[in-house]
Amino acid sequence: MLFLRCKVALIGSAASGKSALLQVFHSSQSAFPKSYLMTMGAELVLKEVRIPDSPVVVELLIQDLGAQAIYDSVTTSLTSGDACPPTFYLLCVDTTSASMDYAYSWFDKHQSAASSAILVATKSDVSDRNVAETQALAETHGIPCFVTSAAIGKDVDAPFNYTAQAFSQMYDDFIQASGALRV
Ligand SMILES: Nc1nc2c(ncn2[C@@H]2O[C@H](COP(=O)(O)OP(=O)(O)OP(=O)(O)O)[C@@H](O)[C@H]2O)c(=O)[nH]1
Ligand SMILES: [Mg+2]
Repeated sequence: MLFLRCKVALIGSAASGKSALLQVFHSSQSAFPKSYLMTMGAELVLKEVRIPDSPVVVELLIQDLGAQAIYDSVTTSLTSGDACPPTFYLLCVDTTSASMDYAYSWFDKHQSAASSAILVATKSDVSDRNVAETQALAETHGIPCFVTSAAIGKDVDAPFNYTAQAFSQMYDDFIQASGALRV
């Protein structure tokens, strides 16, 4: 068995459904939080994803980043500067929200990290308001887009499984390019 560890940041505007998505994924669909409990700063969750038809297990170290403005400095220090930056960003877009400003502004500010983003439209059980626009944004940046609902368990695992698979592929590509032997 080969264990790889991948750091992932879960980002998106306040109350966009980041923690709900993560809790449902982490609890294997059993723990949807109905009431809003804002994430104070950041929470860390570790979950193993087994790559099908391979001996690889990717441990996703997921940073669930609270998006209320008072936590901006915490989020910034965890995702940039001297800290080891995340390999992937799961960027949640709330389909019930009037605006997609958070997503547009994130891509403006983080152009060099754009290719490591994965877009996740949330709360699709309630609305499909921003879905087409989120898919178009993903297409613009050549990145994947998943349409999810933590409330009804729709495609909750898909963005995390994709992330683990992509990380495993990055490892394989690195090993091949460096001519090293796979462990
Ligand atoms: N109907 C519905 N509600 C959802 C869904 N996902 C989250 N919610 C609700 O949206 C609210 C906010 O969800 P959170 O997951 O706490 O949001 P967050 O993005 O973690 O918010 P911060 O921690 O403040 O950044 C809660 O009341 C959730 O129950 C969903 O798939 N469907
Ligand atoms: Mg939260």
